Amino acid sequence: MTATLITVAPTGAESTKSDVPALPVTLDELVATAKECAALGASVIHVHIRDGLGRPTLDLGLLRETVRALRQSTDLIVQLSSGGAVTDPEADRLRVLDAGPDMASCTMGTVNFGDDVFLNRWEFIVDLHTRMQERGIVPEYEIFDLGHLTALDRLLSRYGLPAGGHVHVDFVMGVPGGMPGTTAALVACMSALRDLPLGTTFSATGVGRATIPVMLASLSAGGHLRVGMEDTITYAKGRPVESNMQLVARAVGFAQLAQRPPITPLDARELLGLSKA
Ligand code: KMH
Ligand code: ZN
Repeated sequence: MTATLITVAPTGAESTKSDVPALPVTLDELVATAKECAALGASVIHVHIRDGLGRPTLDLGLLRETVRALRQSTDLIVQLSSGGAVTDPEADRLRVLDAGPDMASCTMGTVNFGDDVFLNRWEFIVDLHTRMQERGIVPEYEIFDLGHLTALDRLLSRYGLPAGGHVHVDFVMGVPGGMPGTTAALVACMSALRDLPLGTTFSATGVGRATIPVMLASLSAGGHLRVGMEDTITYAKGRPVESNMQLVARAVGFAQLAQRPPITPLDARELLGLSKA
């Protein structure tokens, strides 16, 4: 049984600081969170940033500053979100790659997202994938629904393996409009992995009340974990999340109970093909 890759997704693009005061939105808050989560056992950070007013932004200068600051202060693998907010135009989402992260997310299809639509056209996905290949940026393919894995199979067959040669996917489960956060849905996704290259790894994250069922299902199935305030703002019924550290500590605890302790950032680089990218 392998060690567990723990990704922290501390901010996201959906919650506001006024609704969720513990959300890290400034660069200082993000770096402080990153350091503490790394000390607990996270090895990857999935990053969305905010502007001076706390609104989601894909400003290239701020993204570059963020990548630099995270690299200076931690040895976490820096994964920028190319998903942004549902309102972000494709050109801005592609420009995220110019900030030179280790990894970037690449969502494998359009999905209803609450009352909104998270649009990911095929041509846009191809653009993201091929630009990442050219620049040696390792993708994390975000899977919100079963058919997104079929799209990934098609993408890899037509355009080749990602930078570094390793395929890693993240099942984002329980988004209203996407697949449910259930063990049955996770098993369905795992079955579809059979069509993907041998050695493909997966992590899973359950949004909201799917957080714990998905975490337990993924650990038992040999998968990895993503946790954080992007996906979870309630720790338990009636208890708001106090910090990202609280969520990472819980994930580390579950992983240790499963005898799959957190992987180090160095081993995570090896696993994800970053050392070859
Ligand atoms: N904020 C969502 C619309 C990603 O980071 O790549 C998209 C998202 C996925 O969070
Ligand atoms: Zn995200």
